[in-house]
Amino acid sequence: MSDLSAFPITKKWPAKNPDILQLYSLPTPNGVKLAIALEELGLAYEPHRIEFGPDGVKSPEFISLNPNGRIPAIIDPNGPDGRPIGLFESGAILVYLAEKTGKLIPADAAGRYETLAWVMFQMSGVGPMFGQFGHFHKFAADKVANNPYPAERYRDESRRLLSILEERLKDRQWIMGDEYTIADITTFPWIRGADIFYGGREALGYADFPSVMAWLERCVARPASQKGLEIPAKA
Ligand SMILES: N[C@@H](CCC(=O)N[C@@H](CS)C(=O)NCC(=O)O)C(=O)O
Repeated sequence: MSDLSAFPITKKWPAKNPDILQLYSLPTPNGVKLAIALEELGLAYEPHRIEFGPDGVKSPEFISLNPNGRIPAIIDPNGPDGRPIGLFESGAILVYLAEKTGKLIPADAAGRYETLAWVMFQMSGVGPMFGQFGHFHKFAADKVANNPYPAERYRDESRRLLSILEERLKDRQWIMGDEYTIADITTFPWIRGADIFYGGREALGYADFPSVMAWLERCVARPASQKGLEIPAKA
């Protein structure tokens, strides 16, 4: 049986089965990516639901795994050289899972680098810009009631990013063409989430991006997405 005692997070959220991958997350746009990927890959994992706030993401036990205090994070008892590894940052974990299994990423070098470029596009662009849009459009709307500039700025930048995706997906089934990859898995929860969590469908003008909408439907319809979008469920 694997010994995960070197990871303080396992004291607060004990592993029932320490031989399988431990997922610490919440079903947010960043949080669902890994359950979706793990379901696609058919890898065994144990989900732990980590709430926002001092008893969850900001607790010392969680911070010991992710100094940035944000979900998602993992411990893989079967990491490189057969030793346990702890990881944070959803994009890095997706790359780790794809490389570990040789799946969800093209086998050829050029396709692999192109996939990484689209993963970075989400991590550095879509996630932060959509997140700020959601903040000003919904969560802090009362704080900027007299100043439309912040919501407009992030709305326009989010729409610009959507137009890049629209161009990419015009003649492709998935971001990388015929192959469903971690580029799709990292991106679609954000496009879905901006509508579901922020009520942003109209403000972002989703109707202007028909190829993105059709791709989003294809992504969400996958059985692995249907499962992963709900994990970790409420106890
Ligand atoms: N770049 C990070 C971002 C993670 C992130 O922002 N997670 C959010 C939920 S989607 C979070 O944990 N927020 C908690 C907080 O800010 O206190 C990743 O992709 O893993």
